Amino acid sequence: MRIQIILKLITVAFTSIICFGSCQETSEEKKLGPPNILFIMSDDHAYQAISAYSDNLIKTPNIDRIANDGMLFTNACVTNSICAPSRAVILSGKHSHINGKIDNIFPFDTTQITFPQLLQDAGYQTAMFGKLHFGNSPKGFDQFKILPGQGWYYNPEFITKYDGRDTVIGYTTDIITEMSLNWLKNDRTVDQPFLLMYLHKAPHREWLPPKRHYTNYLNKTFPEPETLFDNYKGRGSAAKEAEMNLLTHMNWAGDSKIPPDVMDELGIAENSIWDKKAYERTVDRLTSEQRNDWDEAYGPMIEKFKKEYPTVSDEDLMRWRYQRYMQDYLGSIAAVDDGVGKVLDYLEESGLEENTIVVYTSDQGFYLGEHGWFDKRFIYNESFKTPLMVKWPAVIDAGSVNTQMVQNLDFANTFLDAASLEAPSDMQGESLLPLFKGENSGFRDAVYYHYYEYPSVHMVKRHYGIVTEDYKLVHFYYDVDEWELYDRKKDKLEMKNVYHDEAYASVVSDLTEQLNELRIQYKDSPELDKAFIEKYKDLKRWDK
Ligand code: SGN
Ligand code: CA
Repeated sequence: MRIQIILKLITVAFTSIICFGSCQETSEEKKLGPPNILFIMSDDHAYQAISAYSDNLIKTPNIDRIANDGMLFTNACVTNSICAPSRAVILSGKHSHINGKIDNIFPFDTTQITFPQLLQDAGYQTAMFGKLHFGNSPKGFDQFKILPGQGWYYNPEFITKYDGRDTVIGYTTDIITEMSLNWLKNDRTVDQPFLLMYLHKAPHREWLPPKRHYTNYLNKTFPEPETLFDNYKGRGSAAKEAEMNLLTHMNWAGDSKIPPDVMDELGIAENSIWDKKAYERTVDRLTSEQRNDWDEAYGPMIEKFKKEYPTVSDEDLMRWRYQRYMQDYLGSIAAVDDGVGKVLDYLEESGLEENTIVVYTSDQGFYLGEHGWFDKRFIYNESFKTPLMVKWPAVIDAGSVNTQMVQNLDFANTFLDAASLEAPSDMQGESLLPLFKGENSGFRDAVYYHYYEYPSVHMVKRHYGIVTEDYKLVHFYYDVDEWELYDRKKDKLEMKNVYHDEAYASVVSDLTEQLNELRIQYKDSPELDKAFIEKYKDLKRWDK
């Protein structure tokens, strides 16, 4: 056990002896010592698909337990809505332009300090299982088993800390759960606090459910979002030019599971150059038993589609694609929920629950047909916001709801604070500990956002902006120079850019000033924007 933790435990014991029965000010956390941290994160899990937020689409009873027993954050958001950059922000506690991982393309610079390294140095035992997507291995972990890149849904390969590469037969979500449980039960020493990062690949594209959830969701019909048929009028060019529309950009084979030979038979063209390839790569990995289950599940859907497709309108096709998308996306979430339930059960059974901080979040939000889209990247609500709930029985009141604008930037500062460690002064987040205790005053009232990966898959233009409770001001740049302003109270669906509306002139000028201040505060600048463009200028569009 490392020195800091020993000192902490001695202090706790000493305080307990001299304060026995009298020191009212001794808080629960002090008595219990440094908390364990179980950080659960899934990939591309929209808050719209968690019943603690809305049960329109799916019931997630286990994930909801975290909110019911703890705190639900209704305005949590990310700083840059894309996978690897979000993970870099979480681990480093710094915005993308400072930690350097601005997009999914280049590896994370591992010379940077991350919060797990600091916890490990202070005596925490640390482990990570699942998707990291950094292009290199994490530092600060006693044990890790991570998926290379995006990883596979079935029969995944893992990069392991001690045993090289290892392929495990089975369904990835369940395997990651078993690895995490196994570490908790068998590999951990009981006298040290732990940090466990339990990181799902699901429900990332191509949305593959496990056998037990295939048919359950295949036979359901889901409510459509109001903006499914958005025509992108009333905004600038970015929404119009993005390539993430369900009808025109989602893969027929890879995503909707219409086999390539059926596409040929019906005369359906690929929606991307990797449409059929994605399907083939997926089914080629299946064992013959898994392949039989797949055929059995999707067979009736394919037969029905073959009959209906020749006469169907574009509007109905859009509807069909939305339903097909939801069936698989939600089926893969159901497995995440099963896994979360098992891990929460173990915490309860083992008596670890009281002083363990359990976080459930996603690396960003996701479009579930809103604006006709799938994927993320935009500062618009569904991808900018992310699910977040935190349970810590020793500190957080059960059933509490917090509406503050917290960000993925805040995790590092929060965990270090919870472990009574000082965060390095260049970390840019805020500790959420006061919020956990119900103390919200003085918390930030505006957040800063910056997305970079363009030109690239889905073609979402580079943009940065400021978001307050009432407004969202965005600047799209690089091959355009366009500004958008949304009135978040009056236009919840974000369909009307009011930047050029005279009635909002003073809002525009105030927010522009605040945005410039935030850029200075977080050390972002036009020079850095240019430097990042210059750095990657020779990159070709990835699918050309
Ligand atoms: C893949 C997906 C994209 C997705 C990126 C990034 N295409 O390229 O839809 O936006 O990953 O996702 S796929 O056909 O290969 O699935 S991220 O979560 O890693 O940022
Ligand atoms: Ca993601």
